[in-house]
Amino acid sequence: MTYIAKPTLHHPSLTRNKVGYTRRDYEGRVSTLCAGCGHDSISAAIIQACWSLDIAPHRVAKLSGIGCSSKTPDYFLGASHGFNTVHGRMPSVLTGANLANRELLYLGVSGDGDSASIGLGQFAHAMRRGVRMVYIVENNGVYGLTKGQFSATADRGSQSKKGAVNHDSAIDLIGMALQLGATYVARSFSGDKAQLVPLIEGAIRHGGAAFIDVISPCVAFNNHAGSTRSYDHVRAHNEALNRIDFIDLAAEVKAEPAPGEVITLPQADGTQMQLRKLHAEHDPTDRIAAMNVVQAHQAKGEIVTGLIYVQPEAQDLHAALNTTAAPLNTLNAPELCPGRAALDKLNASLR
Ligand SMILES: Cc1ncc(C[n+]2csc(CCOP(=O)(O)OP(=O)(O)O)c2C)c(N)n1
Ligand code: SF4
Ligand SMILES: [Mg+2]
Repeated sequence: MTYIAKPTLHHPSLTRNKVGYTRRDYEGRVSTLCAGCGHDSISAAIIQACWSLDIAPHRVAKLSGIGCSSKTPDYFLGASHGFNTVHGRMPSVLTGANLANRELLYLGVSGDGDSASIGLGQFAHAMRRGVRMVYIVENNGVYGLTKGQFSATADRGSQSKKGAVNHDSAIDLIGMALQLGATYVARSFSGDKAQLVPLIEGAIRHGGAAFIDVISPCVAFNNHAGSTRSYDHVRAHNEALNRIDFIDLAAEVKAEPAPGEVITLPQADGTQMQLRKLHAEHDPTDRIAAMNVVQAHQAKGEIVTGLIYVQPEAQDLHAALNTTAAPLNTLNAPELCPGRAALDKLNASLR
């Protein structure tokens, strides 16, 4: 594989964020994906979100599985920690890393094949355990990297590029995430950056398992008539429930909220999120309502996008396990092995 090197020099007048970095500092290598692939737009949205939230790149750990989608962490946050795992195994590696050091922001990037087929069990357990992370599935309905076979998220009745009809029921990762206990569940479209960037920002600020299903058309194998993951189909069937006008308490207001009923949702870290409702009847803090709204729109052939569900003050796996706040590599020998008396006391408490 050859790469086109990016120029390393920045123009001195490029705008810097509060931690001193330009947007260029959040980029990675030049993408080798097909021109027009939705995944590249998601990478750009991740760059934008991390830059505008003033997250220093070295405070981020990006992990992925295998697939065109899972290649993308090479194309953003080049100065962050990265781990390209085995196919479908990103969630367990991320869980281990998170347990060892909760101070980093964990960004898991996966594909619909990676998460809904080989990695379905991994996806499920990361959601039910409440691992604090931003879990993004770049959902194109096919295995792009292996030349366009239907994935498990492909809709029943949709057609392949060569006209074959998919007879299997689709796995809806949003429905699964809701049922499994994820505390921030959203869907977006790679072609709608105005919606996607604030959804990623909200997920980064969230205190528990945040899942975003991003419909991301594969221009090589799934962008034709008969596909339900093409740019045209998604644009025509996109039903946005709300828009986040995300506002950090510590920062100045970034934008005037546009018209519509606005609700304010406090976040675990003291920031707050402002959500503008486009569907007045949908309450994004009601998990059962969220499940119903997804099913109801799906039955009409619509693709629901926006913040579908959020539990504002969610807790994560560390809270459930009462783990130490310090990264494990900073603990010394006496802290890791407190001695016979402490062990006897612990054993006695369990008898
Ligand atoms: C254990 C294992 N099984 C199968 C493969 C072959 N393989 C590579 S990528 C992939 C599917 C990728 O699909 P998806 O996660 O949807 O990513 P996309 O390329 O569509 O972004 C498969 C089956 C593999 N690399 N490893
Ligand atoms: S094959 Fe599809 S998913 Fe892979 S880079 Fe090309 S357009 Fe993107
Ligand atoms: Mg795919």
